[in-house]
Amino acid sequence: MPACLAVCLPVCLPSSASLHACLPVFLSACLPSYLLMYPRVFHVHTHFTFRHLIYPNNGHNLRTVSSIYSQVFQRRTDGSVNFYRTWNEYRDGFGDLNNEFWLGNTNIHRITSQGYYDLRIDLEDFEGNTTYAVYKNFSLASQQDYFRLSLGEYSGNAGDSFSVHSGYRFSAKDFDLDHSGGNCAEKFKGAWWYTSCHLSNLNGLYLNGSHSSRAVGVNWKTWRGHYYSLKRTVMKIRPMEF
Ligand SMILES: [Ca+2]
Repeated sequence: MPACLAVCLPVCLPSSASLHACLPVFLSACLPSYLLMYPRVFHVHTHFTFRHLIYPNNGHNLRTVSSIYSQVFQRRTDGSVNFYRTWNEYRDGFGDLNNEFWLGNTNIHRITSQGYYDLRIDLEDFEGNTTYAVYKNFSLASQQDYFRLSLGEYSGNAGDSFSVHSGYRFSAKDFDLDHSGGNCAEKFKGAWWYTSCHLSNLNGLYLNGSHSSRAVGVNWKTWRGHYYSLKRTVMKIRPMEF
């Protein structure tokens, strides 16, 4: 919220401020923050999907299309985007927001630090089967704590391939923070909260189903295993249901 106010107040507070100048700034910077902070107020009064803006600290505006109840932060659909990327790329985000992308660890941290959020992961294989996993109280720490993952209780039918990663720091191929003697991100061609190394690797290589090299694909161990790369993955958050 302070970042939002820093944007709004200089425009809206001066006695010379005009509604014409203030309103667009408020709508783009402050209203989304307010709705994210007070989702239950929003829920009581209205139900609709809206377009909102997230303003990273670096000043670059990242436009996302989302519902307050389904802020997608990762999507794989067709292998059109390379996910084998660096720490800074995962920190800042990359890809096509209309198709395959990573929203950026800083953005995910910023959103999840504003309240309590459930994480939902939807998965699909190349045979048309679908499954899902939900985790209560999902959050990412700041970069100062290396975007450490925090997950609550699991539910769903995909099997729990993610809780084991809770409490671990994020690792990318150029920044090894895992608990392995080697470099898990490099070995398994992804970027994740690697332990030593993984039960899930949704940022791994897009390998179109079965693959022979162990655990390098878009894998979810408890569903299709370490030798099957999934067709579609979506990771999204919504305000937590108590
Ligand atoms: Ca290591």
